[in-house]
Amino acid sequence: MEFQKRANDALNVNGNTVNGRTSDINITTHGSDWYWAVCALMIVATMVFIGLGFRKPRTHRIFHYITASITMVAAIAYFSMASNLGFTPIQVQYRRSDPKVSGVFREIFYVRYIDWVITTPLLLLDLLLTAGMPWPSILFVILVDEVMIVTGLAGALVVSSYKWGYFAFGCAALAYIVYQLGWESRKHANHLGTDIGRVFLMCGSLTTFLWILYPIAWGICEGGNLIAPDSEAAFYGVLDVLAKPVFGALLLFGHRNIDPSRLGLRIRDYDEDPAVTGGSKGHEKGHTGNGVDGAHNGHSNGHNAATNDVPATTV
Ligand code: RET
Repeated sequence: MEFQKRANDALNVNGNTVNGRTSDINITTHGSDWYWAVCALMIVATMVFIGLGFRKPRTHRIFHYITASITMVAAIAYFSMASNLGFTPIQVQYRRSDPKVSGVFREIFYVRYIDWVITTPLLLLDLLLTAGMPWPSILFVILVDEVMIVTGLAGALVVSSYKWGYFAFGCAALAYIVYQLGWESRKHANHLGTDIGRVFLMCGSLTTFLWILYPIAWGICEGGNLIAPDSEAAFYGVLDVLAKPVFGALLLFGHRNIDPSRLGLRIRDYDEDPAVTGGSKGHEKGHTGNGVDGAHNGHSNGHNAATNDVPATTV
């Protein structure tokens, strides 16, 4: 049997014109091919993360589900960009003479921001739940994160120099997130045990390092129009692969021996009797059968010491 090599036809099929306006600084087939490759990787990662989750009891799958959601959403965003969809032509602030970026309208992939507005809160949730952070702190960090992404989108769509105003707000938001990860959450994670502290340090440092590179990419792509859309694809693509599938694999590996109840994530399954305390019907010793516990009562040894000491009673 003979295999026929099929060309990537996405650019011809979908074109560079949106609602009558045409962008003239665009990805080429190379950029599109690369986006397809990342899309495929995100799909594989999603299947692996879900598959790994199925090997655990339902009560222990929280990090698998969060992490698989991240790569699932990214796969669809990458499908869009590979297809040359999910962009809008935006007039550049700086006209460049370099032929790679010379032109008036640059293709701005807004679908990237739709991806990030969903996935960056989930990445933070992965990290902050690992650190056992109190829920009001988690909610606020996530809100600040939404501010960061939405200001990035606003800046990318604004034509005048005022785009940098939005960019500045976004950077301030990132500074707060970095402070939370590098200081408050790290202290929290270390307090929960050395193994938890270690996972947090590994995944938190990777995240902090990578996230700081995103505004740099923005500055030379959407903001400054300094590098071509194909180079933009490479820059953001490498960052996204490291920040999502690689981060996710490290996080799930780190969690392999950590019982979520130690992080305050005691989750009840249907075959546990909520009226019974002491864990007699739980999957494992140490389950208390009272749903999600408070965030800080599982510190010592993975078991719910406070409630386990109480003799089993039926209410
Ligand atoms: C923008 C521009 C505005 C200023 C800042 C930004 C930061 C974006 C970040 C994005 C992270 C995305 C991730 C995606 C995962 O695949 C919006 C570029 C600070 C940090 C982790």
